[in-house]
Amino acid sequence: MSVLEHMSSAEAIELEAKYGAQNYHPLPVVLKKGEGVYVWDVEGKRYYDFLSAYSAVNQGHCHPKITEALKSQADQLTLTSRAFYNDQLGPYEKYITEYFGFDKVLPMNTGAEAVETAIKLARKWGYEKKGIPANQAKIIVCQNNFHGRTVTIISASNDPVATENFGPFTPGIVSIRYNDIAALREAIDDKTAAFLVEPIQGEAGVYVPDENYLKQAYEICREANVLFIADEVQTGIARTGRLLASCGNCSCPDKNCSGKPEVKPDVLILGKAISGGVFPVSAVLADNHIMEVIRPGNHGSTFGGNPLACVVAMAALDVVREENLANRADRLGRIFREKMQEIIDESDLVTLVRGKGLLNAIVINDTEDSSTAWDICMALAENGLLAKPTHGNIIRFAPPLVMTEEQLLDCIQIIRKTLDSFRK
Ligand code: IF1
Repeated sequence: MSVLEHMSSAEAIELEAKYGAQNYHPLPVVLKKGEGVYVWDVEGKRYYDFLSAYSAVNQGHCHPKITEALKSQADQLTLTSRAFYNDQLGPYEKYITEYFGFDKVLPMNTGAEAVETAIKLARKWGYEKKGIPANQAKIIVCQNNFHGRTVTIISASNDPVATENFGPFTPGIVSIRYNDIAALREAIDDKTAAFLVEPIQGEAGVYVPDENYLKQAYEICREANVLFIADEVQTGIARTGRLLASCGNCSCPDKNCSGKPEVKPDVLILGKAISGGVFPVSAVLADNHIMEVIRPGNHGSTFGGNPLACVVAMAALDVVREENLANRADRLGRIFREKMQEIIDESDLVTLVRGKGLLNAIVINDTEDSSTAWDICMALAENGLLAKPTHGNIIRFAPPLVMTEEQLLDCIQIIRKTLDSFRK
């Protein structure tokens, strides 16, 4: 075995410090193996994964059905580019458009690429269908959004860490307060092509908007002939207790979106767990009257729609239905918030818990620039649970949706024990 196979955590961290761009500040945990809700570090210590690679591993680490799909396709055909057809893309496009109820899909790879695709689609629709004058289309976004890291996407960001010294920025983007219907109505004019919104603002700190915010925003967009674009890269794929967070309080018995969702976005952006974290897959879905503005040569990507991505995504989405992950997230999320509230009632360290399904966060009773949230996450890791602060004093909790109630209660015990050790 190569020397690297016996590498210690310290050696791995040292290699990254020496040879890697320092674009992250990870917890000092070096992972080697993942299975279901567990991950192991190079020293063999086991942790509960309470971040799920930012909601990309909803189906649990290395789900056998998904990895099996990857392995069998990998020996068959991995990439053709779109210069030719391949035998997996058509079946995948049929599968995913029927799964989410749209006419067409444009396959991409990362979430940011899908967001960029949605912005290009909305602009082109704005010029060719709505009649917006050339190069004057506007896209409305929300403050404190997170849609990715490309220059156009950070042009929509108000996070100085994400934007400083990356200008000049893409024009045509209007930013409004999240969860503010009047602000949306006020911002829309005849040059507005679309409203791009996260159904829950994940990175901002798991901000769940008012109950009827999405539906009202959707209706305002309808009336004003503005495309409603839902960025469900993080909130989609059963994470929030529904197949899509924009489904709202659908009446579907199985919450797997077999019924009529409360809001059907004009453009739906998916990523992360669409592949169960096994392979980079993202997708933009829309109906014909919108997607038809895209014609050969307008858009694409080398890997977009490759056979590996197709088979992995179909297996990953099968798992969501077969294992009823939306219902599990809904039920376990309620238990999680209820138990966290009991801890909050007994402690002055945590001020609140918020979230939907198994996308939750706690707010630590300290300043944004304090290290308390980080210190708590370091102590959680010591106690066998991995989580990471989002902004300053907020810790996001997002375990794989395949977690059992018993495992969840075990995790809550670890969180309680850890917070108790910080009791002031
Ligand atoms: C990082 C954050 C989460 C997303 C939404 C698009 C994308 C993301 C709603 C882009 C990606 C990831 C990116 C990753 C960490 C993680 C993240 F902290 F950055 F903001 F989840 F909240 N829309 N989110 O959440 O998708 O291009 O990454 O595939 O950049 O550190 P991507």
